[in-house]
Amino acid sequence: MQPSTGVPVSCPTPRSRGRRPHWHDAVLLALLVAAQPARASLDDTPPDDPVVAGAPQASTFASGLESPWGMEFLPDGRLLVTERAGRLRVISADGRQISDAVAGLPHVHHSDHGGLLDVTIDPGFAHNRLVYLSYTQAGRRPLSRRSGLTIARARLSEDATRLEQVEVLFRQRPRVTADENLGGRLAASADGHLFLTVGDRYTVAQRIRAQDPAFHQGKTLRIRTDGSVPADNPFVGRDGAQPEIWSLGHRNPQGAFVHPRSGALWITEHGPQGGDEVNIVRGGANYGWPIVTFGCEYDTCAPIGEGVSKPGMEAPLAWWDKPGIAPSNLILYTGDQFPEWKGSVFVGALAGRAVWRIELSGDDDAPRVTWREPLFAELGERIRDIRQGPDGSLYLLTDGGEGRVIRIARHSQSPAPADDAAR
Ligand SMILES: [Ca+2]
Repeated sequence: MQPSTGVPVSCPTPRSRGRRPHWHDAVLLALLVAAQPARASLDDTPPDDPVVAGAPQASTFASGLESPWGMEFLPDGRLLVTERAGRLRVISADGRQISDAVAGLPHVHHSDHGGLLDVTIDPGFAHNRLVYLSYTQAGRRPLSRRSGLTIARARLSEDATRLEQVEVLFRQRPRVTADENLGGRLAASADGHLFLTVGDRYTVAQRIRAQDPAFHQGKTLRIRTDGSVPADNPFVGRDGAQPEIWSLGHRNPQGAFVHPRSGALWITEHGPQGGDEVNIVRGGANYGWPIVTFGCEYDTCAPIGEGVSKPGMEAPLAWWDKPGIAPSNLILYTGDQFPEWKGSVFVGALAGRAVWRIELSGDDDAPRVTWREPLFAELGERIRDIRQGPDGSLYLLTDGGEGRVIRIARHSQSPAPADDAAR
């Protein structure tokens, strides 16, 4: 939806201070040396330049993935990855082996932006082996051109070759024909909730549905991990409202995590031109789209809605001015491998071809952005998903027909042990 560019965009940081951490230059140098494939701009770099010891370094962890969308680590260090055509694969903990497609997946409606989207695991996976998938499912004739987001839960077999006991937990209502701005990110919480982000489906005529609780479009949803609707959801019992709705007024949210301390849902959201956002979501709150936004229409930059703020509508924690970054997933970094990044939020960028690090201070529910910067732009990759590995490395999933997983680790860190590869 946004023009692609290989150059990281320079975005205003209205709440930032102009501090540059001391390690920044070392990071850039290491990444310039480590970036794969080599880029023309690096031709002047002497081949024997030392990589700065201890600096983050990018390497290919796994490759050969076709239009991957989501990934999630298993407790043993293996990595689940979805491909939009409807395949789920298991990558060994050392990245050297990519499995055949896991059998037993539900049929997905693969067209345009749709198909198999996200995968996440149950907090109790180590003993129940439950995984959750989000995907688009088509309607039955004569409504087979309509599709809606669906959540299925299944048990991953002991040998991780098939799904068992597949059960549909949720179907979007109503299904619609437009196949863009789907949303689709899943996030499970330790207390048994499962969140799903749902996009507005792009058309100007339908975007106002993001404000209407009769539709799932343009919302975040919250169900229990068994598919039931929590009794304390904000729209339970309201006439004509969809009871799964957790928050209103989102355009195309494609990133989500549950904060480990506060339990709050944090999301990214593709805005219109110059209106990409990070939001901390409160149950029942309205995040504005398409009434308030910092962005404007693509192509024409015509204004949208009523301005940038309105009483009763929540302001984003962070936003990006034109041309925007097209945010994918986001994580809170909690690892020990990069102590200087602990507590930062990392946002993958598709059109922006980088990962944004956002540094925060203050209360978990009302933090202040103290610094933000694009990292790994030298890779030139559209970042579709981002995760923290069990070893505290960052893992980036790239978009497109030749997708790969990139590992960001300390230069001195060797790859993960290979003892899981044969499992
Ligand atoms: Ca908003």
